[in-house]
Amino acid sequence: MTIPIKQITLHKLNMRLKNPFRTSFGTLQDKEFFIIEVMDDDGNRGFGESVAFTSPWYTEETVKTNQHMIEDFLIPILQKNAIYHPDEVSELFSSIRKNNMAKSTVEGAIWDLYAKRKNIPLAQALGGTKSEIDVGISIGIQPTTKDLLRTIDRRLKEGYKRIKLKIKPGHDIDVLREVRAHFPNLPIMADANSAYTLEDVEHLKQLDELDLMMIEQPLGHDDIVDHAKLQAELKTPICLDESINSFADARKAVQLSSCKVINLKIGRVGGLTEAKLIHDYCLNHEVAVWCGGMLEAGVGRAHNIALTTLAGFTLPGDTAGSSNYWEQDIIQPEVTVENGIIKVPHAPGIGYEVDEAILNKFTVDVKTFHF
Ligand code: OSB
Ligand code: MG
Repeated sequence: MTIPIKQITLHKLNMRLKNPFRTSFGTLQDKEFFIIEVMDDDGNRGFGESVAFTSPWYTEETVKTNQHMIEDFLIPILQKNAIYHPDEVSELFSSIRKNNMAKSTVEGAIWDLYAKRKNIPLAQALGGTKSEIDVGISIGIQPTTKDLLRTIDRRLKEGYKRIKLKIKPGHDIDVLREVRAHFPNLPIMADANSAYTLEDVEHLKQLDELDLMMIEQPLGHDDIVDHAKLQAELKTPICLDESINSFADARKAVQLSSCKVINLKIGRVGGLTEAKLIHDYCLNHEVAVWCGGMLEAGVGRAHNIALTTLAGFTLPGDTAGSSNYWEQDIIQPEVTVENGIIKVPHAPGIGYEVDEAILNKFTVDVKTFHF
């Protein structure tokens, strides 16, 4: 049976993060994004969240390019084609090059709608098996090392058991040494967001003394060749984030030994169907995967939780609780973390209700497309 789409509504939201999030590529605080709502003939509603930022610092997409792609290309494709299963959406969208975050927003809403029509949790629709998932927390660059140590301490008291720290040239080995000295047994990872080059090999080799779980995306955002050279020199496992935008990228990176771990983000790879393919490949090739984050509001967070229930997600992801990011999240209940664990919801679809009043409070624009 087809999924009878009746209308798609694009809600543009503006939400302020509780704290600015600083990385090697810049600082984020005000988050503009879309909640896309796909409604069927019976009034069931599926939700997706766009994860591009206002500036193209992380990948090339932005809030505006997402809107352009969704309105002018992706919705018209759906208006012209019947869909029987959400796995068909990425195939339909393959006539459009890249723009993975735009595609993923729409595809994610269709996955949620599909699961709700079947009356099953999205996790189950994806083939997930876990009833709880382990998560860690990503901590942005802090003004001083003292602030960082205090922040880590607070997060550990909240129950997180693995932390990720952002590093960049001039803010790396010394800071990590101090953190390691204070927390000798803590699972720590470091994320460089592409801030280094192969000229830094000798410098980066010092990471090997710090017993890190991994170093995330040290080199170019689009590189897998130099990463293979670096991995051959480093004992610390390399995890790729920005460089992996598709199943083909993942396969090539694994074949080249460019990394030992992949940070899988649904938006970056173009949706849940592509994420599942990468997951399956990594599981078969003994490459560890974990679910990354894009400072999402509740809808995106719920999608990450559902994906993380797949068996190959063996390392804790970056899906921290709603209250780490927002004064008030747009879902009910909010995502909560206890002892570093999220209990996977049982309700159909994403398993959390979008709170209309809160959604409207943060909405700056709405557009509806009829089918
Ligand atoms: O590189 O994983 C990243 C946030 C924004 C952009 C890129 C990244 C991040 C994070 C935080 O590390 C993840 C999160 O808490 O959602
Ligand atoms: Mg990263």
